[in-house]
Amino acid sequence: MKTAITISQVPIDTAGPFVLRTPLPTAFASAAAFGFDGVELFLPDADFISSEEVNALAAAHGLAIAAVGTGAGMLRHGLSITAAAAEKREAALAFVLAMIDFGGRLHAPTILGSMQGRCPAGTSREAGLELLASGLRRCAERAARHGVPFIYEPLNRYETNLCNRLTEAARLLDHHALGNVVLLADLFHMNIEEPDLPTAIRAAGKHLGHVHFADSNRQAMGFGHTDAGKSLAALREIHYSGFLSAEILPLPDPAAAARQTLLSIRSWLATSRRKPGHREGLTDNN
Ligand code: LER
Ligand code: MN
Repeated sequence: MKTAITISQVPIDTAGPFVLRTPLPTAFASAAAFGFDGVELFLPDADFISSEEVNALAAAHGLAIAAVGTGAGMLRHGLSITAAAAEKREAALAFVLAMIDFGGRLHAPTILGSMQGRCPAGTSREAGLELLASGLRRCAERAARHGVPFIYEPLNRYETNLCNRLTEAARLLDHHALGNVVLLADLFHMNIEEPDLPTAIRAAGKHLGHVHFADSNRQAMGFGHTDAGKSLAALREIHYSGFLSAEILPLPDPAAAARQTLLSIRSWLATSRRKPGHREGLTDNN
């Protein structure tokens, strides 16, 4: 497992769960100074900055690009890939596909979170899921051209009525034979929707490709009431080797949130018993 921290460059996003909001050169420098392995980028659109500039920043600071978010398409333009009108769905897909191409040039997967939208009023959930699946298929095919997976994120009931739980999302992938799509376990959403976090993580198993590492109140892990150790142990059990990305509120301030995230992971590493011969990406230096 590797660690990542979120960076937002979307000016109208003032209350979102993003830790670093300074211009990219300083945000990358901060992420590296805290000791993260990578950064997750939340950008206004795919043309905000060139992939060459981002790759140069990543190389200069020894950071990976863990993932690229697409939520700005919803936040700034109200776009969703399950909108009732076909032209709105196409506009949403164009936004996400451009972000996939941008992320691909960074060797990073792109996330579909809030841009999945909601099942349109007067439409059955089945029809909404069909729209979601057909959008996911096009995104996954585009991501495959870049040799990266596409990430789908179930959200809590206040943000979508499509998939709220990991098992529902896994069923959607299986039912539509959606290859090259992995699931994002956002522990904040899961705290609202899943009866038990470690059980849900184990059940998602092979589908899991990204984690938003947040406590129950969406603050840094350890500032809420999640039992982080049990979820981390479940992730280790399923041999999860992706990122634990801090998509959290910058509270009480960005530095404290960043440090607490790493502290929670390091304390677990220090106390958890490793199985003999177990290979773990995260070292005690992380
Ligand atoms: C995006 O990753 C997410 O978790 C949503 O709640 C949008 O904020
Ligand atoms: Mn999330």
